[in-house]
Amino acid sequence: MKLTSVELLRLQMPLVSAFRTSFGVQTARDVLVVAVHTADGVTGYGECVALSDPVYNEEYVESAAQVLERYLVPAVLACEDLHAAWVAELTAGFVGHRMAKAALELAVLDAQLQAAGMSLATYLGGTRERVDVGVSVGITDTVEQLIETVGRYREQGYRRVKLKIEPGFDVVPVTAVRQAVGPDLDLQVDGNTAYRAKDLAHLQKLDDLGLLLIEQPFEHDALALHAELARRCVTPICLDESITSAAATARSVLAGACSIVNIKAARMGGYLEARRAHDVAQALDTPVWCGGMLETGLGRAANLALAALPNFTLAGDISASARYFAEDITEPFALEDGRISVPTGPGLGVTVRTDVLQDVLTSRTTVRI
Ligand code: NPQ
Ligand code: MG
Repeated sequence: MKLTSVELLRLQMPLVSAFRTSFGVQTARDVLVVAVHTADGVTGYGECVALSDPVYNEEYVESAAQVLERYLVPAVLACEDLHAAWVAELTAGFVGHRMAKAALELAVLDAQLQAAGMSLATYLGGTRERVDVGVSVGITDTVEQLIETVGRYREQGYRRVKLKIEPGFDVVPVTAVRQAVGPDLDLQVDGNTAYRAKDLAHLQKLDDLGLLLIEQPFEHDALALHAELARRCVTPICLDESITSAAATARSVLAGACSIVNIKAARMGGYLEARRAHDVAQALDTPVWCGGMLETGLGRAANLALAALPNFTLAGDISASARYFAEDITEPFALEDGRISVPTGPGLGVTVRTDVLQDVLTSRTTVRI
């Protein structure tokens, strides 16, 4: 395909409820959408999941917009016969910026698959029509509020709940939730790198709560500390922020730092590298699940396609659209008995609601050759 222009669209989407984690409180989503236009009149969409500030990883939405406009988009616009599989190579000369690269690769992939009449799930090798999903629950002011919130999501049909923890909000609230919901609910926790070596013994207290996993308590490069906690606990350790590529997946698993992997395509530079990470984990008998970054329906559709791959055997953080947004920029994804259907249409298989997009649009930049 040949691209004629690329648009960078900035959206401001309020969250239905504040989302508090160990790295701060989010009340709105500052979204960057990439729209590629081809010479055959096809438009492909991708979404950049970087946050407004570099608090989850080193990227933030403004940095992504700049690196896309100045470096990444010109590199693919110059290509006469573009394929999505080439985006990583065409942009490899610009180091890092994985979330920005992932947004561009997804937009090119969407356009390519629309033209080919193939769904993203089929292209990636998905084998499921519906996928198990869970919900990520933020830190609350009181334990009572947390128990009430978990109860509400269970009523909505979520069968797996993830609780955000941080030093000072961990063993007590998680124990209280476990006592409130009983032994059957699939419960897991996520520390978002907030803990340090001195917390090892304290974190072991989570080991008696029948958790599915403990996600990324230590810093992104603290593999040895995660391996030490894994040695001390029966509860599996899962990594998120540490897993920035297929190679990092192998390195982390073989170092004993995790026995479960949270796969986020954007954190690895795109869905093609995410598939490679899936394959590496599968080869190492390591189950994976699809992480979430509060995506709009664009990123949610792509995550559903990814989660349809065979080794995604645990419920992902691909919640219903209503978990985050009152109005989404695509048709909303709804929960059916703890699962969500995988789109089957060409490309991402969703339609952008231009009316909603117009309402939340804050800026539009067009990049041409
Ligand atoms: C995680 N995601 O698994 C991330 C953390 C996270 C669903 O917990 C705006 C954008 C706010 C992305 C807050 C979930 C966010 C965000 C938290 C990601 O670690
Ligand atoms: Mg996480």
